Amino acid sequence: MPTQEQPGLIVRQKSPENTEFPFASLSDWLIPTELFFVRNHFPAPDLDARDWRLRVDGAVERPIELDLDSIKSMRSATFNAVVECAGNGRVYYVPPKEGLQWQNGAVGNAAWTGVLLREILEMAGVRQTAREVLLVGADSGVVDTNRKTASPGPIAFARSLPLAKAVADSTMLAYSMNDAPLTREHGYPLRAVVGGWFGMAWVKWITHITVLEQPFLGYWQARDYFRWERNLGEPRLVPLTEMEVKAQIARPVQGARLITGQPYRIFGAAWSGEAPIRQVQVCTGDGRGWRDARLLEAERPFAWRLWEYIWTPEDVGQYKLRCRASDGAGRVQPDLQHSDFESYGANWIVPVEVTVVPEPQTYEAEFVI
Ligand SMILES: Nc1nc2c(c(=O)[nH]1)N[C@H]1C(S)=C(S)[C@@H](COP(=O)(O)O)O[C@H]1N2
Ligand SMILES: [Mo]
Repeated sequence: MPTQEQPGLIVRQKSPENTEFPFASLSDWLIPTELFFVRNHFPAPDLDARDWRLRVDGAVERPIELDLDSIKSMRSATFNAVVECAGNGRVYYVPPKEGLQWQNGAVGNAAWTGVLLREILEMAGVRQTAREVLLVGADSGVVDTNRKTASPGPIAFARSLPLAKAVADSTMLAYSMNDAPLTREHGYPLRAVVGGWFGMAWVKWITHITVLEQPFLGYWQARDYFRWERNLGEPRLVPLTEMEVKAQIARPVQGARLITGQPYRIFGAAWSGEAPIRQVQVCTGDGRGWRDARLLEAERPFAWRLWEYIWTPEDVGQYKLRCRASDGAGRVQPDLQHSDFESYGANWIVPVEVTVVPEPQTYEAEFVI
């Protein structure tokens, strides 16, 4: 059973800290930082901006070292972006999969400010031979001691981006979240924001960037956070990248009671990878098939989209509510779980079961004395 520690946050693991946003409480387009999910593989390092430096080296013309003030004095970029942990929804896998049993709250949308990674790379001068950019966090430890997946001693949290994504407008090194300095849990003083990609690419507490001429095959790239791809003969490993297209229902919650004849607002969020959400549909199981939900607010690249559908149930009974998103790249949320995604990318439709009850009757109470 998850324990409720701070009001609102669901603790999935105490140490290192892993906390989930209670998705049923979704109300705002931006998730306040105190309610934003935290996914840590190691204890969060306590970095002091006064002696923190960002080192950039590898296949560059001029290795550089920058302090936080000089990064903040560069031209800043701001955008809103949703980040979903690749393990979000793991609890819905059948049979169950090992790992933190996230429900649907390992996801959040926030405002990020920082500098484009491209501008930092330009300062160092990326060589023609460069293929990837490795982002290394200041946190480290030994993973899965005594297990088949054990790390070879202590390792850092490190992930690479293909050069094209590293220099895209959607990739920044952020020092601010929701208009305030990053908090320690979310990567103070500097973290990656990789629009459209699962959370493992959003490296926190960055201290070191290395430009690589070969694909990186580190632990978090090849032994964790990968999936299988079968289109080239034998299945092969590919590191996880883009998020999958997905809509989630925040309300009603599983087991809710709705009342006949009363309009109910089915409400949730939808997001995808590089492409924007095009449509969210809802099926309430009352025989009327899939109907369009209303997408709220304006579309913003890499942010999520809130949506609603007003349903007035007519008949009492049990109903399975479903939602399904599709995106501008033609991807549609699937009905069934993937077989090749290890324990990640859970985006298949998970129905919310509700009971519709009759309108309350006014009646006279009888008292037996
Ligand atoms: N250095 C470092 N960066 C990290 C991680 C980590 O454990 N260490 N976890 C990653 C994962 S798996 C996710 S889902 C996101 C979560 O970001 P958040 O904790 O700010 O919500 O951070 C990513 N960046
Ligand atoms: Mo994650």
